[in-house]
Amino acid sequence: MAAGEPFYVTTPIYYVNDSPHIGHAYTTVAVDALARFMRLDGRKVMFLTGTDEHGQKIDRSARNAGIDPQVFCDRVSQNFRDMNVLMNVSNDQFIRTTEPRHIKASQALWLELEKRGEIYLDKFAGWYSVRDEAFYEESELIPGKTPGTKLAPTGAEVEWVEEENYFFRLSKWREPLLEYYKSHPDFIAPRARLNEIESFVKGELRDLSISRTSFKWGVPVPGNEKHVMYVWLDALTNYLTAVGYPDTDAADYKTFWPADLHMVGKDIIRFHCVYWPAFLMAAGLPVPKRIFGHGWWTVEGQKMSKSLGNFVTANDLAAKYGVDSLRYFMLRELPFGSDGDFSHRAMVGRINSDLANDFGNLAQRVLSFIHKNCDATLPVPAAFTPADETMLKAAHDLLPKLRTEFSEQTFHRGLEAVWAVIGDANRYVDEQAPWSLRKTDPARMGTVLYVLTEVIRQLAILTQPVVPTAAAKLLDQLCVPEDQRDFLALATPLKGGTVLPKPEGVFPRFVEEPKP
Ligand code: ME8
Repeated sequence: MAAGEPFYVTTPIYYVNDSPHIGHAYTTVAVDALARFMRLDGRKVMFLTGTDEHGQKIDRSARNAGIDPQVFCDRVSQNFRDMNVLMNVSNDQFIRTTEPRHIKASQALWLELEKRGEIYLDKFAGWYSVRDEAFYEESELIPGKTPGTKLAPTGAEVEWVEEENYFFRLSKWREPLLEYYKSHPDFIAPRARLNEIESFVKGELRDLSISRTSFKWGVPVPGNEKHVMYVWLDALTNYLTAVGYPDTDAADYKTFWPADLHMVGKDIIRFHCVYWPAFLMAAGLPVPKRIFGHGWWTVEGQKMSKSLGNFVTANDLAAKYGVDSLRYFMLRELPFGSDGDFSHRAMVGRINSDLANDFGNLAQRVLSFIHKNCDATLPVPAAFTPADETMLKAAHDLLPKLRTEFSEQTFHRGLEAVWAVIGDANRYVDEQAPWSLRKTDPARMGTVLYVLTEVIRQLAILTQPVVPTAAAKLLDQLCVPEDQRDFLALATPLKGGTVLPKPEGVFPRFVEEPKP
């Protein structure tokens, strides 16, 4: 990928009916790591996140709270911004669907679809789930707990709706969608999601109701203000709004559309992999390059839910474990794409073994040895031995591996590769035993320490996307200037003779509070 090439990546825009929890933090941190990686790799990045503020669910939540919907949205949306600051998220934009620019974009997309004959008015009768903001076919419903009642396949309550609605000619896009999936094998990831989507589209793909009349909290349908737009049509359009749509001559639109990646949870792939490309094709607009539907977190083996009261917020976790540790844990613990469980035990295991023992200890023992035994000065290396060359090569070989893993969103494998080199470096310290060379061969000791410090520099540069604060502290301790921290700078080795500051551990161990 050429330097400077644009990269547009998005998170879902989150509903403002809930406070941000670990699930939201997960998607956003994954996208943040990717956005940071691409920037360090010289790409021109647009990273978008935000909040989804319209629809019946938000309307009801605001009513239940006894608050005007806009005031309600302002309040909860701010919680998501706060989560981004807390989690050290480097988004370029934060969009809210109640912004005028977004209302304008949604209405423009509507008019374009209407102009192209993709929308018609009809009577709707069917099942709707407010929690999921989704329509369901009778055949998809499952029996509820009370005999005779029915639930959505997600377990959400459904209600029967009969209204005059506008419809989008989704059925017409069945073949083009299937064709698109076939000709773009990387469009839906991971593979299991593609199979799920294909079988859904291969079934009966009916036209989609895209307006509602029974409540007002939404984008008014242009020309018929009795209707508000279906919240998903409005919500998906956010990805276009942020780059300047409807102005297709806008610089950001020209640079960034179509998006490189919409990162979402597996719960909302149908909207992103079926409805969204169909809307875009129908409006004559280019389709995004990839949708990744990642897996689902449970907490201590249980689904997070209001009734169980086990929502784990990013605030609580960050306060307890630290932001970098939490970011690392989320991206390392699960194969990205699979479901997984958040447990205190697993978290502490990762902090103490991977971060503190492996990476932290490597840096601390090398840097404090230099501090004590080399006048705090990075030694100038003599000629490298084959063992030194092997060690340095292992670190050099990481960037191409990480490029592959990050471009496929297999973050866990990227981190695994980095930690394999950390393991190599710890073994190299033991084998080369610099402490035993202090009296017998100080020149060789200097070379070993230099090799290690250079490897630590490479590791710190490469881990910035995942543990930005700790990696920056490490690079400070190596006196690496701010403008020498991108991936291009990997090729410029440290200069021997540099005086280094007193080292400090960057990955503290997690120590359990003694039980009272
Ligand atoms: O669906 N595990 O918003 P939402 C992993 N507004 N990820 C989780 C999770 C969990 N337990 N819980 C939530 C919406 N997520 C729409 C999106 S986009 C145009 C509109 C994450 O607030 C995951 O990314 O319900 C999931 O897709 C998203 O939060 C759902 O957020």
